[in-house]
Amino acid sequence: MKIRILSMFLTVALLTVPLVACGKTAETDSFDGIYEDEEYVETDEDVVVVGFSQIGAESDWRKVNTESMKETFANAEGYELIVDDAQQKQSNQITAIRRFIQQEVDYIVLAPVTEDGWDTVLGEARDAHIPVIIVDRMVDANNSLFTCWVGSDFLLESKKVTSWMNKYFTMQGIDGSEINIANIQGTYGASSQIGRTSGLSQAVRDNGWNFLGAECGEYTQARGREIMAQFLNKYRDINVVYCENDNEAFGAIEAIEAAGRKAGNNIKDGEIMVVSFDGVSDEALDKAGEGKIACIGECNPLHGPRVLEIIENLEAGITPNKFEYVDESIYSGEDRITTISVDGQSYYVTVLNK
Ligand code: GZL
Repeated sequence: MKIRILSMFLTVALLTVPLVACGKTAETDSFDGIYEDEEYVETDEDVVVVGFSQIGAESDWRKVNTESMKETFANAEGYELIVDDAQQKQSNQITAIRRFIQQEVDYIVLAPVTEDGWDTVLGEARDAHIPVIIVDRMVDANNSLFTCWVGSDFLLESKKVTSWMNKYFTMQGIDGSEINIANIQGTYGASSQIGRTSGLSQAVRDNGWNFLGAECGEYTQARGREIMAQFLNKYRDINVVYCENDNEAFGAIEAIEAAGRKAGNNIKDGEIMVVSFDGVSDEALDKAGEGKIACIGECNPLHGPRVLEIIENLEAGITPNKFEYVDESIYSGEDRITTISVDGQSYYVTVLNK
């Protein structure tokens, strides 16, 4: 595609949030959304321009996800990527999508902050004949409003982690009635929060665990720390905390240690078990290897290559699968558990060395 000369949008574009251009920067030669000497310049006629509406930078996962997209498209011949950081706000994502439509990009990639509220703007993209690819979390919208989706099965992630927990407690001779578990949730309404919370609820019911309560941690370390401190004051018998991403878990561990307690698997001796999701940073995997995080449900952030393959197929007239789930593992430092079972399916555990 083929950015047209869009000087007519000059006023609008200059009033909107400056685009972060990946692959090229304002100092390099022309690129959509970049102005040189007040003039909006045409790009190479054969360039496929992709507008990516990213949620923000709330977690290590999100940063790796953004880097995967930037790196993939920076190295892809004939593609240009525009990345818009929505600072966690759906309204900013909607504004970004409308700006991409004005710029007549070839494709829009959306990482939706929550599931609801997308029908109108996705309808505008459809009316502009711009294919939309949804990545990571899901949208609760008519399937005709987007070309395809690629992401994780968040409920399966949760079932893997809770299956590991149940196997561990059984191995240790701990009855479900002795488990007092609290939940630090992700961003309310995000598919990852919905799936991970739902999986925990099912496990609490199936295994007879005592559910103490839940608070929204927004996937951030700061909120994880604040909430865990509240849990420690409110629930004197807490012995497991279920965090819906690693950054919340890091914060929870800080709070546990600040209270003079220990994050670990030996809950019979007063330690507090921490479980989590993502597994994208050395810090998370190190904490799992040393047992500060008992188990991590992997959440694969490397969507760049998948999105590029989808767009290359679309450019070649090949219809992609409507829904594509990424393969994910489960990490732990506990070497006595090497497999877990979910709904009759067995999964290997990636055992990390201490
Ligand atoms: C999951 C993703 C979640 C991660 C968090 O696919 O949406 O958002 O688990 C991130 O770390 O903030």
